[in-house]
Amino acid sequence: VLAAQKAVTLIGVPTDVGAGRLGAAMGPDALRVAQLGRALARFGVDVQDIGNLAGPPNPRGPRDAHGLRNYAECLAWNQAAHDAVYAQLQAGRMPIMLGGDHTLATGSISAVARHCRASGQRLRVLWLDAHADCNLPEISPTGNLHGIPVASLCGQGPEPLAALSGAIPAVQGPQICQIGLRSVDAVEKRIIQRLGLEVFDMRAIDEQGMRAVMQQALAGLSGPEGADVHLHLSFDVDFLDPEIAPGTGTTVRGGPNYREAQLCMEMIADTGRLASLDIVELNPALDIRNQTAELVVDLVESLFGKSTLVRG
Ligand code: 6HN
Ligand code: MN
Ligand code: MN
Ligand code: MN
Repeated sequence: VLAAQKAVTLIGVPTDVGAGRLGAAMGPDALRVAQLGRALARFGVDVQDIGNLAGPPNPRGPRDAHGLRNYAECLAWNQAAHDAVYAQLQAGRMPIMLGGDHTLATGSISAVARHCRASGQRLRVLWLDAHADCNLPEISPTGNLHGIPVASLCGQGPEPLAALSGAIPAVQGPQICQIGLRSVDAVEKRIIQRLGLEVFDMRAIDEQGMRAVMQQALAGLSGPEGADVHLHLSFDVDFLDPEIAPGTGTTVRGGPNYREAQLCMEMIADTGRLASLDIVELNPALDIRNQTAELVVDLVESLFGKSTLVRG
């Protein structure tokens, strides 16, 4: 099924409890101001916006005995995200989760994993990010939960988060492909290896180019061999170079430029397998005239097939 024929549900999850700074909670509304829904409707997509989920406020707590900040609040928001994303998948609609910080990917991807188990689909996760997000509580330099969702999904760290999908681990490391990494903590490098994540860091993009990287990342998805694959994209806005995307809390210079980011999205669109999406870490408090939100909408249009020409 082409993305363009799909029914999409926008789910706002306005939280920054997993981040070190405030502001990502305004991400869903910034994307609405940038007219995400209307942009998708132009491609013939049936778009429904169910508004924002509710959850606890940000207590801005210190690190707890396990080394984590705002753990109970993060768990509550992830449970809410899980339930909302799962309901949309069961209704046959494509959920687009508007974050919120990246902690929420534990909830959304746990829902996708549960859905894939129930429907017999194979899950593939693309993780676009400057960071690896596979810290563990005891080794995290910050205690911020947006630094641990990949570990949670792979069955590591606090059990209530790891168990959200109903099975531990929710996802196997090799099912996750990370692209754009350029800020990985020392111990995280070993966790990446231990979990068996597939990683194309910025050096891989520098050396091989975005096209060759995406060909490898998307291998086996197009055509009949990929017919039973559910492709989930977790898009951390800090994947993008801060020159074009200043509106995010943990910028790292040296990310993909505008054309590289477009090519990445276009090649994902070409597979026809995209079935769920997270847009996370957009922070309007750090943005300039909503330009990062507008760029994200532009890139999501490419995910839904806004190519210049008809190809292939
Ligand atoms: N994100 N590795 C750092 C940490 O605090 O664990 C940064 C994490 C950033 C997380 O951007 O989603
Ligand atoms: Mn992230
Ligand atoms: Mn990041
Ligand atoms: Mn599916």
